[in-house]
Amino acid sequence: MSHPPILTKPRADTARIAADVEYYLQLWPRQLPSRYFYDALGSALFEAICRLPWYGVTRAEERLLQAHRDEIVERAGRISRIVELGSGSGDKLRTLALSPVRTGTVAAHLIDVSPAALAAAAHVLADVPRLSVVTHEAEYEDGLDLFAREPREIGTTLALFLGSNIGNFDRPGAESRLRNLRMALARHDRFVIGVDLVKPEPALMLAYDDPLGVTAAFNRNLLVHLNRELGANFDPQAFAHRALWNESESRVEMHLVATTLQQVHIDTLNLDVRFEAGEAIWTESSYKYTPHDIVTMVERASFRSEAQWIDDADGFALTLFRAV
Ligand code: AVJ
Repeated sequence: MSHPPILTKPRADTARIAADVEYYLQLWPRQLPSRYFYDALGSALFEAICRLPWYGVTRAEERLLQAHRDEIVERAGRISRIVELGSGSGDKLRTLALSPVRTGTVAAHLIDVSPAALAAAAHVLADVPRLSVVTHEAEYEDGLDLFAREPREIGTTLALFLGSNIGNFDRPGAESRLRNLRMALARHDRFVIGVDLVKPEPALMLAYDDPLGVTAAFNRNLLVHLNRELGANFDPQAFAHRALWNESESRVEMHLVATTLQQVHIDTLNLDVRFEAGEAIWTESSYKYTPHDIVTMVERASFRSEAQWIDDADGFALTLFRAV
């Protein structure tokens, strides 16, 4: 039996976006937060990225989940709740929830900034037996607060942080998200994290600057989103997609580089921003880890690792932890 999804109310968004854009665009180097990639078109472009032959994250993770979901579910015991940070399409949660060894009913809490992604995920999960869906349109921290306020049922909570979503945060940011997640859990709850691994630079470049230009479109769509949301007049054609591997920081960076002098007006902020030719906006970091680093980092947030599975073909790790 399945239930209609419950939607928690979104915040008043525009003021938040405006405040972020004003702050980050005036930093040096200029930045824009990667969460603003995910309007409806951005979420669709991201789904397209996941199907590119050069972006192996999603397929590698799906293979690992298929191969090990029964062990995850068995170790967790009776799962009564699943909470996923950045649920995206909902496909991975579906794979897990369809494990033949799962017993009992589950409330699945999806936390995502994209209403389009949440709607798609609720749809994908609608026919999973003994699973109800609660969506939280929020960033991770607010979403976890909403989740933690729900009454706790008997049984284990399984937390999911998949798709290398943790890669968007620098080390302090990642550690604080993990501690934050741990606070929403109880001892013996389980946590599965999927993380993209450090690999040779050519493979990373193909993944983040693909030959079809889908990632470039995904990056530039950030400007289209802000044009609509804040009445800005960025010319997306005048900004080039640039991806680079920053080896000392162990991250792929994406930037948007003004190809000529750009004077941009942002109506909602009543702000003019001037970009010299060659000036860049830093739009995303994707930190890459080693398998050992993942264990160390997550264990610092009061988890103990129980199992780790590696996909060698694409360089991806799925690690299972128990809250301690
Ligand atoms: C969804 C944040 C994991 O960093 O690989 C894909 C987003 N950016 N291609 C990533 C992304 C460019 C993705 N995450």
